[in-house]
Amino acid sequence: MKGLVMRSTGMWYDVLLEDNRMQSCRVRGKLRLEGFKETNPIAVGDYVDVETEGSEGVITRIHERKNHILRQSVKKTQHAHVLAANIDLAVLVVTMSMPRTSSGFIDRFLVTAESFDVPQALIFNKQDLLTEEDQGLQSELIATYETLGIPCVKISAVHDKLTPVMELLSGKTSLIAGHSGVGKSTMLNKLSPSIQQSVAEISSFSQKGTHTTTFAEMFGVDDKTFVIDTPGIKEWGLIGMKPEELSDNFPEMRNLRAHCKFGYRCLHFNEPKCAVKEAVENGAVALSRYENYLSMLIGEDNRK
Ligand SMILES: Nc1nc2c(ncn2[C@@H]2O[C@H](COP(=O)(O)OP(=O)(O)OP(=O)(O)O)[C@@H](O)[C@H]2O)c(=O)[nH]1
Ligand SMILES: [Mg+2]
Ligand SMILES: [Zn+2]
Repeated sequence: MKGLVMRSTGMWYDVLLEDNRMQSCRVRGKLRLEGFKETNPIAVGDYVDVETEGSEGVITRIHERKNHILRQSVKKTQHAHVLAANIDLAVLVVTMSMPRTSSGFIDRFLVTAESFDVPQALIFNKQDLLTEEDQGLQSELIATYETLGIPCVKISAVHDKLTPVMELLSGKTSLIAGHSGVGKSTMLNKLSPSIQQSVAEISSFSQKGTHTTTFAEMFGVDDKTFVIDTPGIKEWGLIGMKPEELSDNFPEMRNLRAHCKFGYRCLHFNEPKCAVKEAVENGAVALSRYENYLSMLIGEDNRK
């Protein structure tokens, strides 16, 4: 029977079967998925075939994926693991303070999702905590991203009704990511009574960086709406992106390249007659986006 992987804890997988039963499964033998070196590269969001043997389920096949998002496993290693598969929307929950989400982190998230062809959205949480200064910074960020066609929603997960979030997520399978403490689980708990994730106790962010959510888990909000809660992420390393391909994942830069003097060899760094640099000067490309592009290119703060 076909099923959807909702949760993985290493050895065991919780699979939602077609008949709506939740089945705990393991994998027998070695399963391979085209394009993957690892055996059993099963991730949350994968469609699998399951055979049941008594109370136990066995995964016998992984279906081909529509897409996936990879993430670097451990700092400074080239190992990557699949964060989730078959995603319609990659959502980053952003907070201006407690904790602060930098624009560099936002752009690395967006660039990664773009490189895997997954549409993106931003949710700005903890509106109740905004200072006037943060409010100004937030407005600039929202203006930049809305110009790029990225939906931006402002909420206070603790205080607001989350209708705009529901409108954003309805009918899709969404990956919900962000630093630890931004309120991912708080927000998801409010979307559906079937979601009861633990959240950090005090209504503030602990600088110690303890993670409340420890592995990715998918939940159904309704028949057609699924959300994946993920553990807080400190850093987004860019995986396997060649310097000359990086600007292809900045939609506003992608088409300018043809107008650079060095065309497809231009890194938009110190080359003469560069259309991207001209666009930054005349304001068509936001300075923050170009600066974040350069730091990704140089790699200096890849891991911030
Ligand atoms: N003031 C305020 N606090 C919030 C808001 N949303 C969430 N919080 C608080 O922020 C803390 C962290 O929330 P969580 O939902 O656990 O955060 P998380 O993103 O799931 O964190 P990890 O699971 O560690 O990745 C909790 O104490 C929440 O009560 C908000 O809109 N305003
Ligand atoms: Mg959480
Ligand atoms: Zn250029």
